[in-house]
Amino acid sequence: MGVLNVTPDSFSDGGALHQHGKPSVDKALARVEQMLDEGAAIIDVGGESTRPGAEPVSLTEELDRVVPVVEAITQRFETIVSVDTSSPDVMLAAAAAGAGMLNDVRALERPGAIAAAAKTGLPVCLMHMQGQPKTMQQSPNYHSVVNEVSGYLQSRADACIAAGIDRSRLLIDPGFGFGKSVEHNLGLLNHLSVLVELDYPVLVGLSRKSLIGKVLGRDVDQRLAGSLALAVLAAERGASIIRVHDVAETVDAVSLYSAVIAH
Ligand code: 7PJ
Repeated sequence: MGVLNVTPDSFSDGGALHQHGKPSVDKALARVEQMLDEGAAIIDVGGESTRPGAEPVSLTEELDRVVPVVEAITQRFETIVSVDTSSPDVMLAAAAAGAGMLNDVRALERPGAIAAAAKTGLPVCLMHMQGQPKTMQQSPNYHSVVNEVSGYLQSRADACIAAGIDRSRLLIDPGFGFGKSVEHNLGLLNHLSVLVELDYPVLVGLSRKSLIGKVLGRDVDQRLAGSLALAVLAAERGASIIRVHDVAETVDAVSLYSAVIAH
């Protein structure tokens, strides 16, 4: 899964696809074409920055950022467009514009989100987050991080199924970096099998995240090797989808892993 940020303030590639403060559809399409050439199977379009400390975005702003880009991608390319949103209105508008998947860092907790997602009939990724982006990294706290994240994802999946979303449409994600210390993140990755055992495909996003910076002492533009190491580890521990910025390099790394385990 390749990341396409259409926010002006992403932590890892801040505003790269913007022109005069507005998302440029042409720049977005060029970036999508590149990621598809490099081997991405899914493009994840996000119009709300959820980096630590980020301010919430208005609904109109998010719709203006996301919908034209989703429409342009689905018209031009044969790929699955995932939409990184927590807003029921954005989910419905994105589905109408051709999106093939929903990705919610708030696991459909916003009022109306489960009903909207059910109405679209699309697959949906439920992610765990402790707190809200503005404050989530201030004092993450767990008694047992693996059990709490796993229990939360199970209960959100149950709520979705009760609301009419087919079990086969659900994916889960521990939400690396979302209200978690370095130790919490490392424990979740090491014990990813606990989530895999819930029997939903597991999606992980580790690309360029601060845990790499903290373990290795690297700035955000020096985290490629660390991101690749974690991508291979996540694959080895059973992740089905790996959300990344550096598609070509990740495809190489994970392809070698696949080649080795085939023998
Ligand atoms: C994730 C995400 C993640 C899912 C972001 C970033 C921050 N969606 N959206 N999982 N991270 N499902 O790209 O570093 O880890 S935004």
